[in-house]
Amino acid sequence: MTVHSQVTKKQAVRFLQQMLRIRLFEERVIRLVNDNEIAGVTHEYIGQEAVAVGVCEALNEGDGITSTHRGHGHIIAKGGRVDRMMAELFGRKTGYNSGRGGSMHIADLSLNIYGANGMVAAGAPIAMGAAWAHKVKGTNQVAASFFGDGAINQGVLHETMNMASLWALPVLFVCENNGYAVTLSAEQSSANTRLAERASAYNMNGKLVDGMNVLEVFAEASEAVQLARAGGGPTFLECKTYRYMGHHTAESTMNLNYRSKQEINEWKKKDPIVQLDAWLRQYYDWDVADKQQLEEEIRAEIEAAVVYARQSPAPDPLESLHNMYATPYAGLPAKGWNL
Ligand SMILES: Cc1ncc(C[n+]2csc(CCOP(=O)(O)OP(=O)(O)O)c2C)c(N)n1
Ligand SMILES: [Mg+2]
Repeated sequence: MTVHSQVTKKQAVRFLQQMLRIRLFEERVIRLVNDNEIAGVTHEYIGQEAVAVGVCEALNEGDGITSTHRGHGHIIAKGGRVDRMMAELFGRKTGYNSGRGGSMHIADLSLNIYGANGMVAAGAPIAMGAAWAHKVKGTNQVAASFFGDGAINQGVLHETMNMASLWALPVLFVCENNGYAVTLSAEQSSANTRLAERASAYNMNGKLVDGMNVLEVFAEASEAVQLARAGGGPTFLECKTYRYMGHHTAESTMNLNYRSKQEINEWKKKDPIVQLDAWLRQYYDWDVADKQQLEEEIRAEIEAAVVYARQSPAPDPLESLHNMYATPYAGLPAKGWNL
């Protein structure tokens, strides 16, 4: 990992803490899904932590993000609370969406998290809309949209990139190129797999970034944010990264053969947490015990989140029609079913 002298020890430790928080949250979630305490499956972010943390640490609190189906990492990186996230995964009333959204819809408008999103590429126009509002209001806020390589050929992303560049909107397009959309490799789906080059079609800056190196992601994202705030318009960051786990939790039972163990192991050698820990030890007063302590604190926080989720009440069925923009059809009581 290269030396980025502008990153202080305090910042680097914060990056490590956030990446560990994501990793340990996800590892705990996998166990809870396998134990059937969390219903359905979730899409794990393990391996990609440097992207969410590098980008979100370059943002201010007032800046916004949109996330994806693989969203836990983005929510944590933007300051989301793990107890309310866990409660949402458990479908409990205390969750971010009152237990109605689950893993793929976590939102917290107080943190300017405009939502995870199960529809591939659908977060991009939302981020652009937020960026447009920021520009019109002159608030100096920016918005970042995370999406995967699977989103790169979606029409809506291209409409969004064109408009964002045309109107010089303060938005970051953060492509997490982990090489696959479910089982389909980028080579099988894209005529040009150098995804950052798409930006030039819209007269936009495009950068290829090592998405396993949080310091590099942070440096590139900081530059893009600065440009966006100065009225220089959007930037497209192609962050090369890798997901260690399957597309979702159940993939481990499916015996799929779309990538080799050797490929997975090669990427694990670039692990973003191991890299940053080693960098800290090289350049600052930091040792194994420091990392262990950090890890223990986060584990305790996550266990407390599990207890919080388990002890939280389920939503009341009588309130099932609350918080909707409209009553689904005429004749239905706005306050809910009379069960
Ligand atoms: C518009 C749309 N098409 C298809 C799907 C089904 N789907 C869910 S995730 C996914 C793959 C996404 O791949 P990528 O964007 O690379 O993200 P990754 O899973 O690698 O993080 C697909 C095709 C969907 N959710 N939305
Ligand atoms: Mg992908």
